[in-house]
Amino acid sequence: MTSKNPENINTQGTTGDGGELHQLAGSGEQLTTNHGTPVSDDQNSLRAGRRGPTLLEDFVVREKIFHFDHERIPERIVHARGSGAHGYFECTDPIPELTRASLFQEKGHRVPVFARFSTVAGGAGSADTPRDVRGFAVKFYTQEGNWDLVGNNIPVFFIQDAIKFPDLIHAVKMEADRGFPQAATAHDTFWDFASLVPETTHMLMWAMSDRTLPRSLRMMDGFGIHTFRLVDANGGSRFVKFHWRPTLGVQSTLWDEAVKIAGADSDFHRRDLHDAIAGGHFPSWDLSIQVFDDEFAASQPYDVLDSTKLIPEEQIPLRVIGRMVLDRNPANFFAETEQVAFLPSNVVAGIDFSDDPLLQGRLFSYLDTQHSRLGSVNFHQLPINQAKCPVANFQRDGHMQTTVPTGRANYEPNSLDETGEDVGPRENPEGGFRTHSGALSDGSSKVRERADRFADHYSQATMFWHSQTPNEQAHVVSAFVFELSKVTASHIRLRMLSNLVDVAPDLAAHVAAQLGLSVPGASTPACPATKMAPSRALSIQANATPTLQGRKVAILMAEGSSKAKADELTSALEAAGAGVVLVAPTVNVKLGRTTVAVDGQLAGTPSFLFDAVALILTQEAAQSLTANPAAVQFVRDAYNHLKAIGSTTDSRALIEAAGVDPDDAVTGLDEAFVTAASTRFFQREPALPTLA
Ligand code: HDE
Repeated sequence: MTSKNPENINTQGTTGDGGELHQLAGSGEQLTTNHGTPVSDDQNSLRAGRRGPTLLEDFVVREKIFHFDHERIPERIVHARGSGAHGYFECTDPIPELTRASLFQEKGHRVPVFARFSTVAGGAGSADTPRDVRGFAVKFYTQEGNWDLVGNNIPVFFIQDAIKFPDLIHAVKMEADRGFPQAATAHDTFWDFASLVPETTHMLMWAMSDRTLPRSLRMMDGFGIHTFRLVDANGGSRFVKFHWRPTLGVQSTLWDEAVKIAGADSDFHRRDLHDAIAGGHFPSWDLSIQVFDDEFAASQPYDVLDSTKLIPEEQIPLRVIGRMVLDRNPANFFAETEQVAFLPSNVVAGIDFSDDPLLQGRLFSYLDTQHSRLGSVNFHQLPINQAKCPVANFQRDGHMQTTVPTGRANYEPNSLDETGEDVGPRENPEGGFRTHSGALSDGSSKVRERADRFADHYSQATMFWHSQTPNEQAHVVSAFVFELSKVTASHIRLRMLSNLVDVAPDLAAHVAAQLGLSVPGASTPACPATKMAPSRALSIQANATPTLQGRKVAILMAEGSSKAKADELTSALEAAGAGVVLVAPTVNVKLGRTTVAVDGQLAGTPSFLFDAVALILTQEAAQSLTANPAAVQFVRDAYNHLKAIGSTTDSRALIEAAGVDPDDAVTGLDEAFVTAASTRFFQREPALPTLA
């Protein structure tokens, strides 16, 4: 969509006639709403008469202003003021002996990059030249995923541990009560914090030096600061520090100059970067590494995991391995420079983290912050953040999802195709990113493994099976039969059955029999099961205490039923804690001389909503209800669901019509019913057709 050149719009001509459309010259593309409707007049809103109020109906103006109202997103909490550019990184000295990272394997290999340079303290609209550290963040779009080297132009940092970062930033930003100074460290709270936290001292030296007054973004160093790891193809690892060196050399302004530049051109650095690239003077940097091993690290008087320390080049010289050239300005500042999301956790196979506690905190923070800034877990789908290699996984949905995944499998493992193979992307144990195991201080190492005893998946499943009552076991069998009968892929059924063999052969045999399958062989568990004694606590039935508290009983009545009997039963049930609901074929039912409004009409109040049912019917009503399917089902369901059924003798016809075989829970309307209604009559179950 292009915007029209304002010079071509003759707004003057429209004033006299209240909204006449002038055919606009332009690119020829027509102006539309966001939903594609061509717009006929972009100059006047829709009014009730020429001088009347604007109408709510005007979706054109509403959409335009609605969108405008929400154009801004939260600026970065730090590094809000920044300028970016596209370019490429070229490997000039491959280091396959040090890392398997694809971008460092071949001389001349290029990957696209996007770099963003920033001040730290100021807001998005602040001046470019305060005394401040500069961010130097580079996103490498490699063939094996994005690698973000999110550094600064100073090789050390203020603090050693991420937990102090919010304090540092609160102290350096505008003071909380007054909202100033903007983009400056020269105020009480910053120096209060700095003076109380001696670990800031080294960085303060750098911050007070000319490093924080760069002449141009093109003339700054860049540093990864933290110690990282390079990991070779055999899993061997060394520590590394990354350095960017500008081809133009490091150059700074004087303080007085920087102050004056801020007044004369607050976009000094942004303009300089833009103009240089637009003019074909592409800024470039060498990427160098300092590589060292554990032995070197252990021999230093400082800790290499401490971000307030650097490693003198005199001790570990820099080795240049590549070059970055920025040769293209962003086409759209917001879409690219503002929406770019750098994540120190974006590493590629061959590059890994160290245990630097500052770095470890950053691994969380940046992912987290993108959610509040960009508003969606799908921020990686924005063009500037998209990896330029295939991306495939089972993550789905979320706000502003722009991809349309196909197929049923959105989980892994799966075996949905006919051969039983996984559908969709699979792990790549050889080529995939593997965390370097590194020795931890307690002698252990970082592994993606589970402890051996986690491999026993059957012992407790078996214990559970043997702890169930026969009823409960039958329910488990029925449930497996039902669920597996719904599975259409036969290999899935068989695999599940063989798992059940490992739980209990009798369970598997029952399930297999009901599915019409033969019992497959057991699977081979990674860890042999241990025999565990059954636990009574695992059974619901074995621990159930009969009670009417919280249970609900329905009394089925019809014309002519005895209200006195119903009242008497209701009192007895309520006294024992039950709730009572009156049900009848009609909502209003005549009981002798009174007409009573019942709680539920029979067809809409089935017995499975209750824990027990009672029938108080006259002989005629019972007889006539035998022809009413809802009434017959009312009794039959109660019976099949192992519920107590209490009834008057006159109600018998309906009980018989429902096929009830009288047992101890089919009672009169006496104390026996109250007792039977307190529980389910499990003894009835084996004879019923409800189980698989
Ligand atoms: Fe950052 N930092 N940072 N930082 N940082 C952010 O992430 C944070 C630190 C750096 O151009 C935020 O996307 C924590 C060191 C740069 O978009 C946030 C800690 C270094 C940029 C964040 C640090 C940096 C950021 C804000 C202490 C140099 C701008 C917006 C553990 C190696 C990237 C965003 C860009 C941005 C957190 C310390 C550099 C809040 C918690 C050390 C260059 O996530």
